[in-house]
Amino acid sequence: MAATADLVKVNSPNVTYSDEYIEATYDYQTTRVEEVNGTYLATPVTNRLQIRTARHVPRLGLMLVGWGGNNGSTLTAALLANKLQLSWATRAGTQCANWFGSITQASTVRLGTDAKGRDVHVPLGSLLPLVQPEDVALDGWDISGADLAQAAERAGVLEPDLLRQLRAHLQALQPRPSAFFPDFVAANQAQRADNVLSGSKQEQLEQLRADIRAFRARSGAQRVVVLWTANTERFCEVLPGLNDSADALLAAVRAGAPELSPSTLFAVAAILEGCIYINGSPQNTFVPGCIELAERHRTFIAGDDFKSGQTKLKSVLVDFLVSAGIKPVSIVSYNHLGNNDGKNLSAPKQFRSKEISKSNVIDDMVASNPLLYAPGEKPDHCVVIKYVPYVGDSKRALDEYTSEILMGGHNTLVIHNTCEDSLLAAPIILDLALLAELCSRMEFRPVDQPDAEYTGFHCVLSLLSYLCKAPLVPRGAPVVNALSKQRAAIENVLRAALGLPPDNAMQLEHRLA
Ligand code: NAI
Ligand code: DG6
Repeated sequence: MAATADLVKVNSPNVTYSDEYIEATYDYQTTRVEEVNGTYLATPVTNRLQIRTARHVPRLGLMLVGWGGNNGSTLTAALLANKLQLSWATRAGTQCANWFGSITQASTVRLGTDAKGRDVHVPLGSLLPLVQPEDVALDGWDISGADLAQAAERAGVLEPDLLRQLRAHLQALQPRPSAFFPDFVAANQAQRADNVLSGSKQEQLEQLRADIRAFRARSGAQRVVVLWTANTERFCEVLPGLNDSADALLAAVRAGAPELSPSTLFAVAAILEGCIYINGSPQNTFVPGCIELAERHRTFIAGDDFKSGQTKLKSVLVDFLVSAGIKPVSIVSYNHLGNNDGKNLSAPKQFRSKEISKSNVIDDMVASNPLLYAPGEKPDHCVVIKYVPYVGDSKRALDEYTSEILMGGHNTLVIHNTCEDSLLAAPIILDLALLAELCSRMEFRPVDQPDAEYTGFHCVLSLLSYLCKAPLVPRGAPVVNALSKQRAAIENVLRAALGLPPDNAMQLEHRLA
């Protein structure tokens, strides 16, 4: 079943289709709770919204920072292999290109039930008009001047027969010189930095902006996403007058402030060029001044740190345990990997960025159950990462979850996951770009204020939390890490834009006498 534009059509007086928009009237239902003398008073609240989604799918440009890395080269090869519908020989037989691991390309949602009460599933990517992967124009920067064929070979992720078929295509792709401030990544990365910009930070910013404009002109991209999949940086300091406001941040660029990181410089360039900026690594790129700049320029930002394997499972497993009334008390997550990411993370400051990102991912689930945890109580949670060159991109993740069960009993789960890291990350990058672009076409307005301007999502696109280990959310909004809730948010927002109720899993039609 292909995710064609016409696969799903809604039959409802609340939904209209024009050439320009899908417009839906939607009852957004929530529950407000107040504590009155020890009793929680719950009041249902309904907000009637008009939601409109522009139907014109723009030409999408994706510019990767760290294009020549394992993720960047793997995504590039996957886009080409799928576009060209390639198949290649492996020891296990012939493999065809696919998008396994992408929720927009390879997952479905339950649309509803047919006349016989059977579930009807459709591709998630068919609910609303979405950019097709084969129409994405790619470009990017890397501090390593290797072309994409050399980069993919260096990564050692893809099968030789696939690389052979793609070589000519990949050789034609050359990363642009990048902004490189060595203090932010491990010293062991300096040896690949042969493709770097020179000049002041202001001059480098201007060059990055010129690169974006040049790419736009060459590719005809109407919407550009700039996505950081370069090395994990150390955290930068957040200081008054340096990066705590948009004006301070712009002044810091002009002054060439040493504490201004490459990833923040890229974010500033993207925001000033009206691009969406996504951070796939754990560092604190989005200093307060950067968020304010995005707000000021009405552009979108999202991050942080792709949620790929170990953390995705953790955000399922801990949710399962805590919601089953079982109390996780010790979680030990050990990984070793041998790719360049692992090499960079072998330095303490870069490891620390990743450790912070990987450590906070259970907080919302723990906080949700005061029957299990006293205020402030948390499970022991230890994260270890070791660099072992021999295993290359094939990351090993070993997890031990110990939980308290009935009457002082213990339940220990041990998980050993072996998987090519970049093959998990590449489809996530695609989803981030496609869903961010879709979000930029969705607008909302209260039904009872027909003269009000439509507004879009907040500039911090927290709807993309499903794809991020440490979701960035608008100031004051709760961080949701539980994977099922993150997924439900995406699915139900897309349904709302079609005037469809959330999939509530009640199935009363099958349960009543
Ligand atoms: P990689 O080390 O293979 O690629 C990073 C690339 O960035 C390299 O080619 C490097 O030359 C380049 N680079 C470094 N500094 C740069 C700069 N200032 N400007 C432009 N390019 C620069 O790493 P990989 O495996 O591709 O991962 C990329 C990032 O994604 C890492 O930060 C990693 O922690 C993060 N990540 C990866 C996940 C995965 O499953 N593979 C999941 C979550 C996050
Ligand atoms: C070792 O942890 C290297 C990291 O870059 C991870 O592989 C990456 O962040 C993926 O982590 P996870 O927990 O989402 O599988």
